[in-house]
Amino acid sequence: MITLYTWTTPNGRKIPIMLEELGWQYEVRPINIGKNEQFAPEFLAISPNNKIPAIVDDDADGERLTIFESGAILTYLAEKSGQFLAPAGPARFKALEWLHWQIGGLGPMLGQLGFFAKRSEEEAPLAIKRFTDEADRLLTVLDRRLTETEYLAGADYSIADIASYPWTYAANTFLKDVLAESLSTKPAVHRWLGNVGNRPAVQRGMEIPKVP
Ligand SMILES: N[C@@H](CCC(=O)N[C@@H](CS)C(=O)NCC(=O)O)C(=O)O
Repeated sequence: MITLYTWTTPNGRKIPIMLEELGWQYEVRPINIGKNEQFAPEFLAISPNNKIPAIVDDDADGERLTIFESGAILTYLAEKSGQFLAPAGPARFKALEWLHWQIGGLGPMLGQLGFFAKRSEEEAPLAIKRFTDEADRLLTVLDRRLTETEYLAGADYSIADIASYPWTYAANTFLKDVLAESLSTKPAVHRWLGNVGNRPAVQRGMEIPKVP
């Protein structure tokens, strides 16, 4: 059995999407980061960086394994299932390349933009400009890639798409007013958002965790 510790954020939704794609049974433990539950000692024992998502697999080759960092979790689940990541060769490294691009670029930059443009009580024009420009640059990179290929790793849907979808969805919803100009010139991004967003597993995963 896999236990998933997560919350209603873009990073939090990547793993439920993957688990829904796999059709595996799993237990969800919501960690309300708005109430600082990520700092509870029991959660820190699983996720030493005090961030969601994290998983516990009770049967990792017969042993209990805890994993934090969404890229590591997605890679683990892909290898355990043999799905959504080629086992070797160029297709594997294209998927890992775009997975790491999301973890190191798209996620953090959109996250910072969300903080300064939407959540901060203080005005911060320089920070908003810096992160809007960087978000625009990253969306341009994404659009160029998706003009060349159907999915991020190439012809096949992979963990790179699963990682990038919730953040790009957030860019097109929560951050839409800030990024409207950039998004208006990204047809391939919209085509891909539609394709990935139409997958039933993605629709189910985007609703997890269900919280009142
Ligand atoms: N690189 C990490 C980022 C995880 C992350 O930033 N999680 C956020 C929610 S989206 C979090 O737990 N924030 C709580 C905090 O910063 O205290 C990953 O991909 O798993």
